[in-house]
Amino acid sequence: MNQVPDHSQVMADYYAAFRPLIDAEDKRRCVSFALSALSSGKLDIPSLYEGVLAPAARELQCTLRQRRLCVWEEHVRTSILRTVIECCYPELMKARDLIAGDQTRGPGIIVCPTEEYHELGARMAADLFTLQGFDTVFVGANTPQQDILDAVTVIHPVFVGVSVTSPYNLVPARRVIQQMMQLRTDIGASFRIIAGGQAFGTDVGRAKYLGADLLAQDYAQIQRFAQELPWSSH
Ligand code: B12
Repeated sequence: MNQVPDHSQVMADYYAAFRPLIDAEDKRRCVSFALSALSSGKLDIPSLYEGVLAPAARELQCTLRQRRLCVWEEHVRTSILRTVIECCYPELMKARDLIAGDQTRGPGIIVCPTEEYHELGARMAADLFTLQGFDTVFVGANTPQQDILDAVTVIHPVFVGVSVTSPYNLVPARRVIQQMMQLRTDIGASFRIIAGGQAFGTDVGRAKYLGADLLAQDYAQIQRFAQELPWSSH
């Protein structure tokens, strides 16, 4: 009898094989590893991101004594993972075409509030929304409040994702979310505000307290949100 492979075991095996490559900061092999995992069909984009790349980013732990060394290593590691993600772009768009064809669920924006420098989770989330048929604009780390509001005014999104990793940055996040809610009323828009990132964990109450309409942390939650929105032609 054929055994269906347990997908979490497949991801764990890929992660175990990826770790030595990223630990050695071997960018070239990290990229080819990810691309061949996708082309083999054993991993798709969500499982590559959530099962391999995200844990590889989170794994780097710095002790206080190592601190001076660690920050630059975090930058190197993040930059390699970012390269891997960018190299997956053609595969992302192929997968999106299978899901969405030439239709769209509308534009979306992903931002990190001012002082939030962690951006890899936000970058991955942007691709996962794209995969679900949104035309996602990744604005990125440390974005001033007024620029976020300007982006909303220009892009007319159906959602704005606000990514917060450091709990200190919940304060500027709350400020910008409150401003977005005001703007939404002022211009008669109906975009949804989605909170995500480690500062929220699974605490829906915290996201709501900030003013977000919902909390999403993974592809399954993004998929559920997407299904609420209608398709339209490009
Ligand atoms: C890389 C890194 C950095 C890099 C970031 C580089 C970059 N360009 O992104 C740099 C060096 C800048 C950095 C700086 C700091 N960091 Co740092 N950093 C990390 C590290 C090692 C990895 C973060 C990461 O990339 N994770 C991988 C991503 C893919 O996963 P994720 O963030 O969990 O996101 C997932 C979900 O949350 C979700 N998601 C995220 N956003 C969104 C948004 C939406 C809309 C949706 C739907 C989903 C979603 O999708 C992702 C995929 O599953 C973590 C360790 C860790 N445990 O995470 C520490 C960590 C986050 N950092 C930490 C700290 C303390 C700092 C500094 C304060 C250190 C210092 N003293 O300077 C500064 C703060 C800078 C700032 N003001 O923002 C702490 C935070 C602890 C805390 N609770 O406060 C951590 C946990 C390390 C630790 N164990 O102490 N850091």
